[in-house]
Amino acid sequence: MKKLLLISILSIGLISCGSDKKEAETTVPTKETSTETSVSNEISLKGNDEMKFDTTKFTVNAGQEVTLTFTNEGILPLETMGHNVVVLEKNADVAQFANASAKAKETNYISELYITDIIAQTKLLGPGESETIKFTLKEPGKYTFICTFPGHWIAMKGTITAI
Ligand SMILES: [Cu+2]
Repeated sequence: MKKLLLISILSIGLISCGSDKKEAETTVPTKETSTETSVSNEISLKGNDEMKFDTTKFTVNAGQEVTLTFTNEGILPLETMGHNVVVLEKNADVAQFANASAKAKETNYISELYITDIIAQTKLLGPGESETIKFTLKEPGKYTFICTFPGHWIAMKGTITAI
């Protein structure tokens, strides 16, 4: 009888001991917010088979050289899913330039009618190709960049803000 009592006391002890255990600490993961725009004249940009640029907003210093590296990371052929990056002047009529360029197949979809709208451009890149271009945005302001492959510019459009 005494032994039985001892066992029950022991087991109560064990139970209470078990319930004493602290719950595993719940740590809230601290997610980094990548929405904040940092100023850098080094731009890395990718285009893909979903007809998208991976980043559409950049901020650079005006009056300093910008180095832009563009990579087509898709696998579809150039003829059906080629991409380029064309940086346009602040006052350019983007739709007018894009619509004219979409028809300019013989000049790799860069319209010669509005050539003065262009600040910088990459070549039309096929899958896995990459090109680095350098240019300077002399004045502060917002500069639009697009891909001029037919039908792409509505989805493949971004802004470089020069400050
Ligand atoms: Cu494109």
